[in-house]
Amino acid sequence: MSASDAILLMAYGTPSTLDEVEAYFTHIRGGRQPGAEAVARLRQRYERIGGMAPLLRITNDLAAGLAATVLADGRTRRVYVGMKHWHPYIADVMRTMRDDGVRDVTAIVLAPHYSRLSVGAYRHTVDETQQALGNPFSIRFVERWHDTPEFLDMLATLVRDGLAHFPVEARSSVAVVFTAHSLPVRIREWGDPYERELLDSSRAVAERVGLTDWRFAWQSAGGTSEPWIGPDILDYLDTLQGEGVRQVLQVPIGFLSEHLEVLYDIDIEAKEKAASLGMTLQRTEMPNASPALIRALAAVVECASAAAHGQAVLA
Ligand code: FEC
Repeated sequence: MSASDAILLMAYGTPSTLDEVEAYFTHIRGGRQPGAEAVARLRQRYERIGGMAPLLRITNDLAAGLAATVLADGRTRRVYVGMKHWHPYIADVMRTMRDDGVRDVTAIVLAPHYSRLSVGAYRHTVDETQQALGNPFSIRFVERWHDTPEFLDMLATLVRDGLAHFPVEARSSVAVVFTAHSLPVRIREWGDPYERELLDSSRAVAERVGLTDWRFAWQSAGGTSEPWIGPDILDYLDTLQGEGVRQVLQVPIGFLSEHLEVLYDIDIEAKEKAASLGMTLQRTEMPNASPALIRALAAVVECASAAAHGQAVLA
């Protein structure tokens, strides 16, 4: 490996002010202008979490932590942050990387489970930019890392800590519900691995914690007219209430950072719905820029490098 190695960490992107919400939303929709009402509703969600989401700040902190980590080869890496739907855009960052003399790139999406509609879209942007720049990089694109032991151990610790916040006498009856961002049902038509990977990693975390009973639901479905995968957590809370459940621990296993879909969709919307049903809903802490997530990402980079160099990858 040469001194021109770097890591490209990618995440969704978030507007930095309320005035940017409309343009951000338009980018998410592939350039199609959203209606005024939809923009107003989205602005309100940002307003209710204090005006902006901390996704970029947390991702930058994570990148700094990873850049300071000495990897298995005894070296550190330069770490760049690129966003899919807002500044700093992935394409702009890749241009900077080229100008900085980077040649060898490990590209990681801060979403551990693969779907053609999520990670696949990041890959498309990276490939397109690589071509537009004249192929300056050798790129190892990590498509999935949901089965990385360090990731699963980190989640297991967060679930144990989350359960510890409930009164001792209630703990055994807490319903643990793993959730992830819903996607349109049509992903099933092409055998997309997203659902299987989410269930596999949820099961692996539950086994580590020793949970015999755990559930899976979806969250944050988009407002398009096509059907999205369910059950949505908001509906699933009705089901749980019908079963006599009164305490819920939500584990957003598809997300790593505090952002709108966590701070609004779970901390405000799901908690309010649970309260209206006479239930208490808590969620696990997000990994954010914690040492545990930095360790997991370091393991992902090491695994990708070992695979690229044809070395045996030790489980
Ligand atoms: O904190 C922030 O400001 C950003 C929060 C945020 C994250 C996020 C993650 C994912 N999304 C995924 C799929 C879709 C699909 C559509 C879609 C729409 C939105 C809208 C907002 C939004 N997403 Fe998002 N997503 C975040 C925010 N997302 C805002 C637009 C309003 C709305 O529909 O609620 C539908 C696009 C369309 O309309 O054509 C599909 C997936 C993830 C998890 C992977 C990742 O993080 O990249 C999948 C964070």
